[in-house]
Amino acid sequence: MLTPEEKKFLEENGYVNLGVLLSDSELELVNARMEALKEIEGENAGQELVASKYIRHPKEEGADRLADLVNKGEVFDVFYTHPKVLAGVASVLGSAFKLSSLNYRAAKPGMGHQKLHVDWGNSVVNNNYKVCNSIWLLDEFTQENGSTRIVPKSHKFNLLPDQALENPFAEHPDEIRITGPAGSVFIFNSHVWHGGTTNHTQADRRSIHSYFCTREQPQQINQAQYITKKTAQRIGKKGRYILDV
Ligand SMILES: O=C(O)CCC(=O)C(=O)O
Repeated sequence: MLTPEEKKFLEENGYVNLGVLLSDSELELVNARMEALKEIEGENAGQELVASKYIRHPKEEGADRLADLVNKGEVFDVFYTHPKVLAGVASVLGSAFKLSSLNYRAAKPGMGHQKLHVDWGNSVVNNNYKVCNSIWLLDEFTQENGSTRIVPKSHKFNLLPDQALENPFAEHPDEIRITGPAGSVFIFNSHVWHGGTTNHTQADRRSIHSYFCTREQPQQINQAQYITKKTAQRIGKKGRYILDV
């Protein structure tokens, strides 16, 4: 499902733009559901991440987070079952992977800057990648509104930004931004140096991360613990395999 060019770009640079995968009507439904969930969950939003010992920053100041979207609406099924996204993840992790977590992150106006980081706390050895992310743009990502920054090719450095950089919060001379229209999806190898940036606009910059790991690892959200009967029945055998439930 990935063209040879897309595969090569992802392998070399650690990320690839898959283009717009969500239609306007899908996007509308997803955004409406997100707004409803924020109302319903209020202060408890993201609590599943707080309960998980694998999250790096459960209550990040300057960003709204919602977790366990797998069990919060059929509109979210596509985020971990889309064939093109799964093909992209497979090209990084091989065929034996599963969903680690499906979360929402919005950079609030004036906030959202993160240090450059990788999503797996250990250095990578011999391209033996453990984790891979897809970021789904619920709003257009621009240079101004807190788009994700990435240092291309850094997944091959075998070094963590914390080790290599004097100040991982600072702008990196080689960093690029993930920008594109709402509905776009980028795959990024989670070992590539990346991070959120400051949202300089008045509106939230919204996204959903479907985050995958190799099958032998624990998930960021233990899917078997959270899965509801309704989700398990709806997503079928293939979906249950991806969730490892
Ligand atoms: O939402 C983003 O722009 C990046 C978020 C991220 O890298 C993280 O929270 O670990």
